[in-house]
Parts: sequence; C-alpha cells; structure tokens
Amino acid sequence: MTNELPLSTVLIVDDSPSNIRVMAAVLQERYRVKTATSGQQCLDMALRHKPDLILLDIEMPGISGYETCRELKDMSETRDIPVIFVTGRDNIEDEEMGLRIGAVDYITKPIRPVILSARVDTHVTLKRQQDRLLQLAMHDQLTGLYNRHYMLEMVDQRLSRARRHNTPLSLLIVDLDHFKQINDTHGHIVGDQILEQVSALLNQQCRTEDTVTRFGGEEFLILMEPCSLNQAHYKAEVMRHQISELMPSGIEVTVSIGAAEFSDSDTNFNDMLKRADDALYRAKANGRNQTELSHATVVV
Ligand code: GH3
Ligand code: MG
Repeated sequence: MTNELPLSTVLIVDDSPSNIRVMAAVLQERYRVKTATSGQQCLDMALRHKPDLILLDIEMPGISGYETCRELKDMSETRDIPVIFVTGRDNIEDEEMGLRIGAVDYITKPIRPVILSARVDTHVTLKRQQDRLLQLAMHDQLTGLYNRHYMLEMVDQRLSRARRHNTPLSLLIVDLDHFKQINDTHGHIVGDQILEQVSALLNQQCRTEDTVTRFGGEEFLILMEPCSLNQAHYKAEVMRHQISELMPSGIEVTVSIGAAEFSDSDTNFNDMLKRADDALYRAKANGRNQTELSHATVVV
C-alpha cells in the first residue's frame, strides 16, 4: 500500500469483544478500524463513516448478520460497500446464503490472520478500483465537474423526490456566447482554459446541494433544489454578471442562460430540459449575455 493514499476504513461487526480484538489486531496497522457490536450499530456506522469494507458476524442478538447485510444492500448509500461474513458457521448452506444476499466473501472462525488479511486486502483493493472507475465515469476530465452521464443517471431520482416532498426544483442551462469565435481567434488551448475557469466559478457559486455538470462542449446544466424559478433567476443573474467580469485568460467572455422550474406539466426531465433550452434559445436570439425564463403552462 502506498503512503499517499489515505488509509481505507474497515468496520468490524461482532457481538464478542474478544473476536473484535483479534481481528482489529490483524488489521489496525494497515487500516483505519471501526467497530460495532450489533447489526443496528453496524447500519448506523455504515451510513455515518462509509467504510470501504465491512466484516460482519452472522449470529448476533437483535438484527442478525444476514438481516443487516440485506439492509445494507437495500440502501443506496451503503449498497456498494463490500461485506465479508466472518462466522463460526461452517456449513455450505450458510455460505451460499451469505453470498446470495450480497456478501463478497465468507470467512470461518477461528480467525486465521493470514487469510483474514489477504481477503480484506483483495476486496479493499477491488473497492478502491471500482470507486476510481466510477469517479472517472461520472466526471468531466477537463473541468472536474460532473458529466452528462452522471446528470442523466441521478436526475430521475431527484425529480421524483422533489415531487414527493413538494419542493421546488429548478434547472439552468448556461451556454458560452460565441465560443466558436473565441476558439478560432485564440486557439483551442485558450478555449480549454476558459472552460476550466468558468466551470470553477459556477462550482464556487453553487451550494453543495446543487449539481453542476458539464453537459456538452460549452454548455453547463445546474440543478438546484430547493429553488423556485424566482430564486433560480436571481442566481443565474449573479453568475452571468460574475462571468462577464471574470476575464478568463484575459478574454471577455459572456454566457446566456435558460431557466425552468420543474412543474406538474413536465412528465420527465426532458420536458423541463426542453423548456430551459427554448428559453436559452430566446436569450441567444435576443442578443446573448442575458437570462430568459420558461414559464410552465399551469395544469388544471
Ligand atoms: P452561441 O453564442 O450561439 O452559443 O455560439 P457558439 O459559438 O458558442 O456555439 P457553437 O455551438 O456554434 O460552437 C460551440 C463551440 O464550442 C464549437 C466547439 O469547437 C467549442 N467547443 C466544444 N467543446 C470544446 C472544448 O472542450 N474545448 C474547446 N476549446 N472548445 C470546445
Ligand atoms: Mg455557445
């Protein structure tokens, strides 16, 4: 393991403190070790600490290891954490059951340090590689923002949640003005630097709950919740103004913005996107460097 990476976290769950001690002694030099003595505590800690791996006893008072594993696999926040069962039960049926409900591995007690170490190392390495791939797949390389793929993956869930809780949700499309001309005049490398600087500004101006994505070449989508059309308009104008004064790479850059609030008349994300895009088109047609709003038709 290299020193540059932060230590991975392993959560050990066992109702017997002496078992925990044995496993912790094997792992604590190379891992950040957290411990829990019940299924419920495991669920709480998994949500709070997002460990890279969970070692889970099966027989515990209260929620069993099997049930705990099922609950971990049911929650989107904990679904991807690998679980290894560590148990005194050494029959095939139990092992099959453990693997069927989503565990990646199954180790029997008594603990053999070399085996525990090797299995934990393997699954933590796989988890790290998976996280890295996911990170690459969901982000734009140039700007570091989320990409189109990420937006399309998460947006339906966000829209249903907003509808369920009746919270206002708004979308901005931010598009650089005459960017082709800027590229033609100053070159593609300067164009790239401008994209990076504008992205950084958009990201800084948004709250952590907002999702800023590079949706296309010089087009950014910002999903904001809770945020009404009025609030979105205000934020869009602040950002538009700041970009017009940013002078990235010493060049005057402006953006046009289309804004829409998710409404009952939108059946899906594409409907809202289309309305925001139409508003953007009007902002371009009206002379650029401005924000236009889409007012949804009221459904009666
Ligand atoms: P408008 O004001 O109507 O939006 O005009 P525009 O020139 O910005 O729009 P158009 O769609 O005609 O051109 C977009 C340009 O953005 C063309 C493309 O070369 C450039 N572009 C897209 N992605 C990148 C990129 O990653 N880097 C650079 N440097 N340029 C890019
Ligand atoms: Mg453009």
